[in-house]
Amino acid sequence: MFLIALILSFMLCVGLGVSGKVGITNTQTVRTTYGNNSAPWLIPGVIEAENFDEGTPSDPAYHTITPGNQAPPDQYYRTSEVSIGVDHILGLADVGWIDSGEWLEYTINVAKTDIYDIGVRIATPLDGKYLHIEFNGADKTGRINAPNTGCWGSDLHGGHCFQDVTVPGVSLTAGTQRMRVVFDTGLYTVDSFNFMTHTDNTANQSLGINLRREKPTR
Ligand SMILES: [Ca+2]
Repeated sequence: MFLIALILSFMLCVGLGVSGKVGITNTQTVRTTYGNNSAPWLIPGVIEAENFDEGTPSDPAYHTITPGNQAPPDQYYRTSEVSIGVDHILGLADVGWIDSGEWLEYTINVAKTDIYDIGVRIATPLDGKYLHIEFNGADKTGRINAPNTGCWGSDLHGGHCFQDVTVPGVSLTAGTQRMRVVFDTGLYTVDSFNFMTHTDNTANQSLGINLRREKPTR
């Protein structure tokens, strides 16, 4: 009995010790992007949610409340404390199992000062969930409401219920900066962020082309 209590208390201590810590993906000393040859993600362009930066102990690139990757082991994408789902059939990776208050950061390079529209590919079977996006610490989007799409995104059997929410008219300044996606409520799955200048998006819409990419890509 004492042994069980000891084990339980140890587990509790470990859990409390990890819970709420700001994530450190590895022991590297220089923060970089993940993929893209360590270069900032170019805007306009697409940033996959799962490709948040590789942080350092003093400059973390994510904040996770629930430690460990909660996705099944066969859905491995990268080493981090962020829960990333992988749909091998669709060739899709996404960030899921999201808790309120968590955030992810990406280093971006805005090609020119302009007004941008952002397509956020997101899924949730719940109502009333939302997030916002900060650029160099400033909230530039306000509340982005997630639609109830009827499921958590992909179901590993080819099912797919992501929808693209367009955030119009986001003013961004040229240059390299930090983008922080703040999960105000959690309880949704995020696949990607698609940036287009408002001018280009408007022109495309007149041709019947919208920010939605027809096929989910990794
Ligand atoms: Ca993705």
